[in-house]
Amino acid sequence: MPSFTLISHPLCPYVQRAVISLTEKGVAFERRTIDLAAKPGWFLELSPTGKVPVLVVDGTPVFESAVILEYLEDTVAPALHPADPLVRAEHRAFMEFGSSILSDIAVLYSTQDDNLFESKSQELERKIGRIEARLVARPWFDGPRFSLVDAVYGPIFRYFDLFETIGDFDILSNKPKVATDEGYKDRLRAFVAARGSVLSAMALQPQA
Ligand SMILES: N[C@@H](CCC(=O)N[C@@H](CS)C(=O)NCC(=O)O)C(=O)O
Repeated sequence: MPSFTLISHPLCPYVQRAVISLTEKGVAFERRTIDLAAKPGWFLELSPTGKVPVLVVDGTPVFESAVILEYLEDTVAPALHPADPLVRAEHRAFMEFGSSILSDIAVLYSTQDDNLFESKSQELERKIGRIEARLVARPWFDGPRFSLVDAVYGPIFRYFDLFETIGDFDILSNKPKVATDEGYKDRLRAFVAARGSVLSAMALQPQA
């Protein structure tokens, strides 16, 4: 097995999809985190785009998350893509769609323009509606079996956990297949609160 180093940033959803694939395949790798606000010279030497993730395989830098995922599919079992070529093509198409959703999310959290914020919010609502329509059953994209496309959507849905605590975006409303379990956070809080621990006392504090 070659040596793998993943050049990372802790909050990057494109890095997270690579981490999910490596982890699902049981690959040992070193994770090297960089400051994207002050990119080190050695990183700019490795990465023509100046973006993370970069997977360094035995000294060869592989950049672009989609390419990293395909390389891992080509070289490391188990396969995470479905075997059927047409289903695989459909999954790849939805992975691209996931990247376009990430671009919308980046605008949503960056823009200072109220109109653009509103239109991106509506665009996201529409796109997540397409995912909802495609899903067959929980918990994964294709029901019971985890596949590579899920490595793209997991990091996407982590944003909505935060957005829900900031405001009512209606992005997940009336979409039971993609909705996060609304009772889960409260049940987990009650469980932690009942432990009699330091964290319990914190969990029992009234929320802001
Ligand atoms: N298309 C790239 C996108 C990666 C990307 O946007 N990475 C962001 C962090 S999440 C980045 O490195 N940004 C730094 C920059 O643009 O200067 C991929 O799929 O790998």
